Amino acid sequence: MRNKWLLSGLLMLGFHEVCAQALQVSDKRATSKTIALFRKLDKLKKQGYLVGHQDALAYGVKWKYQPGRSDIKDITGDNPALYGWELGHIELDSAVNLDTVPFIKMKKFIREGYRRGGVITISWHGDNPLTGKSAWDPAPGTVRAILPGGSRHDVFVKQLDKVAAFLGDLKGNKGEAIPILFRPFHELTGGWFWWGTNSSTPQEFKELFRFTINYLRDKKHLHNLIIVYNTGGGFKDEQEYFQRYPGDDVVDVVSFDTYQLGKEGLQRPFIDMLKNNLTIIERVGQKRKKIPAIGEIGFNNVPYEAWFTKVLATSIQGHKIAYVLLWRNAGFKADDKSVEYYVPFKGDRSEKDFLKFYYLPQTLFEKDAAALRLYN
Ligand code: BMA
Repeated sequence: MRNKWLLSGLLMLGFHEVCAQALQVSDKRATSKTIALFRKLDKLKKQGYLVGHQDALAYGVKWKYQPGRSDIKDITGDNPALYGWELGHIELDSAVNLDTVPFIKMKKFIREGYRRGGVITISWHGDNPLTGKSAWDPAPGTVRAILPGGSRHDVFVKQLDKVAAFLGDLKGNKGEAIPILFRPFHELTGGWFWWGTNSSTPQEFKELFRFTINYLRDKKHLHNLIIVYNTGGGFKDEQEYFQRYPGDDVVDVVSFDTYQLGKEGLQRPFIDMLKNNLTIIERVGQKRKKIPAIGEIGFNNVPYEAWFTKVLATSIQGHKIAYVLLWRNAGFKADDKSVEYYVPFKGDRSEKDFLKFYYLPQTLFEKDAAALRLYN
């Protein structure tokens, strides 16, 4: 009898082990560091989530390109655990991205963050390959035109070659490929980008996504990519979330973008929506064996001074996600009349609350990420 219990106990343990090991990065040929990062991201969500910031090392409110600086570091003494970078305009052979960050500097910042133990995520607001206008040109027929057989397919493939060259040139000290959370065609359930709902059918979108990832893997031999499926926010259920899902073999992270809007904003509806969307992606993650995360989030100018603890941390409380990425501190616009920032800078009204947010046990910044040894 005792042995029987022991046996069933062992079997159960075995079952749990199998379950625990079942989460695998979708690229069968992923590098060992990429596999390690993917597993660690899955594991760390039990204890907390990485906090990220777009363009953190390049500029902040009222400063640009000051070595070693970031707005988060000015406040906390620590850097974000996750660095977001943006490739828009690389497809044009431009030396700077659409937000004027030179690609050469970007590569340096990426290596710097990685060497310190941070994580890198990359998005691509590429210009419309059909019309030549910006990413925000949802011209009908764009996606059909760039799929294999389409009139602009060759143009798109050349653009992908440039993206691949950048991604393939990101190397650590020992020449190893730096693992990247690659987030193409983000906010894919919205209608504002050329890859969105106004310019493609779900089927066309899925084909585009699959073509892109398989091209980068098979033709460009990139095996350092963890692929992020990234919808808009405010979806009602799993079915809506899945409308444009391209398949488990080309997705590793299930995420969404969402922003609180309004001057001061009503916190409650935003919190409810966020919690609901987190519940949905957690469920999806469990079913599909993918990692849930928030691809982009923020409240421009942070008009509610306790937003980080009372809205962001409160909403995530009780949910298990691997990371959140706060959007960029673009700072003052050329006319000096408006300012864009999602993380407080020194002296800002939400500075104190951000420091509280930093000290919460579940928020992981770069020192935590380094201690977690995410690439081993
Ligand atoms: C948007 C804004 C723009 C920027 C774009 C791509 O949300 O921050 O100013 O050009 O992202 O980074």
